[in-house]
Amino acid sequence: MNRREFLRTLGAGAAAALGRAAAQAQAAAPGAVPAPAAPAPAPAASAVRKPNIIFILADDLGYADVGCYGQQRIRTPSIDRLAAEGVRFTQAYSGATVCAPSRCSLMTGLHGGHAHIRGNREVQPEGQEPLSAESVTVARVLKDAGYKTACIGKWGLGMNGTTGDPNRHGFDLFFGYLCQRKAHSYYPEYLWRNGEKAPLDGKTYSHDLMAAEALRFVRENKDRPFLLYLAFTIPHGKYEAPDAGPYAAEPWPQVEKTYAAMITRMDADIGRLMALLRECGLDGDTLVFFASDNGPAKLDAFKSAGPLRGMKRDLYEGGIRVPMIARWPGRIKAAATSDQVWAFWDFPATAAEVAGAAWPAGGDGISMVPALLGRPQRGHEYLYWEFHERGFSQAVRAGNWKAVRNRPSQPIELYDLAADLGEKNNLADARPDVAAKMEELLKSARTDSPLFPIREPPAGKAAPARKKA
Ligand SMILES: [Ca+2]
Repeated sequence: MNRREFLRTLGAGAAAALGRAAAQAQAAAPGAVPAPAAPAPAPAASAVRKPNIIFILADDLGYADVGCYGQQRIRTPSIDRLAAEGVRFTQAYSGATVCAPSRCSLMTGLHGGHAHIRGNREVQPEGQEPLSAESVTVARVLKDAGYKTACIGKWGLGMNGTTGDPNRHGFDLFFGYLCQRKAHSYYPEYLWRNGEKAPLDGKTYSHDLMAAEALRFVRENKDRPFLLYLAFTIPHGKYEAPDAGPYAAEPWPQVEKTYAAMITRMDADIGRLMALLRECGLDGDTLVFFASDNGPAKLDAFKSAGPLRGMKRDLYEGGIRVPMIARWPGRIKAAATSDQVWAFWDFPATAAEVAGAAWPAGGDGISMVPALLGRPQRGHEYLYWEFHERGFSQAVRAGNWKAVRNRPSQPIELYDLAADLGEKNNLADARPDVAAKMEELLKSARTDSPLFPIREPPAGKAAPARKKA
């Protein structure tokens, strides 16, 4: 049985993953292998200039931490406006359930079963496991296509001078935290600018510097195509903000005021960035994404994961399903909602198509340009994640079936996301046929990594039985 036949035996759920149009094609011709949707012509082809691309990434922001995804208490008018002017995806996924591997997927187009970086692997005294020299990044491909490229914010994929240096991976400009551990303080002694330490006084809120740098980069490059990967550190802990913003008078615990103020502060900076695009006449020439790198970290107070189970470090939906908004006036229909299933490893192929460039074959991603433009979209056969803390855990989604295995020696849990978004009703015993097939996917979706070996949790540390976020 080949992969396609195998997936077909998973039934209607798998068809759903193929995208609505492809699923219809499959229904119309039973037994036929659905042809991939013809790639949409690159929007850049007819444009005077190649479109700019801005990817705004929040850090540990939950699926429901912003208003347009159901948040009631934290004010996010600018992000909500992005959604009102663009498309809001309800089934988009991060690359992983923690920072570094999620960002590796976003940059390289590989999911966690194939990526070089599959976990937060720390390097002392500063930094994380670096991207390999041969890793192909979206920045490299766009730079080669004539783009000016910047990463502003948190990198986490290798220090300056290593194979993971962002300046060696296609970024003309890097400004921010190379090491994600250092980003745990919002008042650092220094940030990095293109491999040089930029000293600070320890009293300056680093987010404000990164927001200002983003505006400067856009202004300086308004006359040529650019890629801006704006990896804000908000709302990752520790929870620090210069003030409580509009929440100062709320009768909330201080940590909640701070958390909300951080998100609202970031939201205001996103508003300033959008205003600058309008001021520079770049609105119609700029595709803007907004997403988060993984689920919420700690706080239950804001119901940050909404109806989803789990949080950061879980492979339940709350750990990996993230807000994803795309705005491109004149191209993307305003106030649209899409249930297209896609993930961070689709971003490089998507950006390459927008830029009129070729993304190298062999990755895990699919260009989501058709979905962005409201056209028929070829979907994924399945999505795969793995996680290497607390032992080794895995998850796969095929159609509406979702399987999670929290440690190698445990049986899988099986959920039907269409009927059970909160992953409460384990159907592994009721549907052994589906469970067995999902188990095959958990094996075949990955290659072994010497850096990130499969292992049981250390003795005495049980696999996650975490409370709901
Ligand atoms: Ca994160």
